[in-house]
Amino acid sequence: ILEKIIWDKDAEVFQLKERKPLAMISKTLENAPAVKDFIGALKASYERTDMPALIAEVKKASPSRGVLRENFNPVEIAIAYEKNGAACLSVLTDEKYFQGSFENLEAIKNSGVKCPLLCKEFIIDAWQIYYARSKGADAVLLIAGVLPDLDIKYMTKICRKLGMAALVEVHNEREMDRVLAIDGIKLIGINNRNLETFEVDISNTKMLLNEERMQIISQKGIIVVGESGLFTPEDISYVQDAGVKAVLVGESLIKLEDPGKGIAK
Ligand code: IGP
Repeated sequence: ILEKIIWDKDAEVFQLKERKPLAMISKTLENAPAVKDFIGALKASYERTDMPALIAEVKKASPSRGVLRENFNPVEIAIAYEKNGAACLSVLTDEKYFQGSFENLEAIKNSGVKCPLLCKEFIIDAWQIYYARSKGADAVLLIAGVLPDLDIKYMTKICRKLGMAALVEVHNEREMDRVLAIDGIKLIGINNRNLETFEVDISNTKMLLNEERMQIISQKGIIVVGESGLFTPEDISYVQDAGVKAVLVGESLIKLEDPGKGIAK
């Protein structure tokens, strides 16, 4: 159900996220671990392998699928992902719907994992970006479906200031065109999950990446990430042919007995 309600900014999931003055949180940055180059890691992986760079997701549960993994050890999973070739990791921090936590993010950061980390959180207020940074995040997710252009501009500016990447997520053509019109965006995620039906259709990626948009994308040097519903090597080739240079994969890896092994395949 979350997939449906997250697009409504007044929905419960957003009311759960507090708003705080920035001054309260910027102090905690003094002890934050050094920031890593998220986009650089994606580019390096893509150039080395000629395959979309993998952002592997540490995800215990989701609102549409329930608990994905019973014996969930976030640090072990992160290490297995890295060992098997993930370029970056995505760590769910939302507690209520995804059973994630900032403790997980911090633990992974402190485990010595070298991959840059994306904090997968519902961000509606700038202080959350500072908070994510203070817990070791190198990138944050900004969902175009819930953030007005002005917020996206402001928040991506904060990310740049902190040396972080912003993965700006779109789901449809309208959101894609809005985001392409904003200057300074370097990373766009196309979510393949249909919010009306909860169905995942990876042809959404192809549909949004028409020739005209691909031209803007390459002119601006944007990296597009294919998100959600990627299960097979064929799925990966399909979104690569559509124009993505990175993929974000959660469920299909996390459900395996050895989540690292799925990457090799
Ligand atoms: C991963 P999947 O189908 O491989 O588990 O999907 C990721 O794309 C998905 O978790 C996701 C997500 C989000 C989760 C995409 N956008 C926004 C929470 C919030």
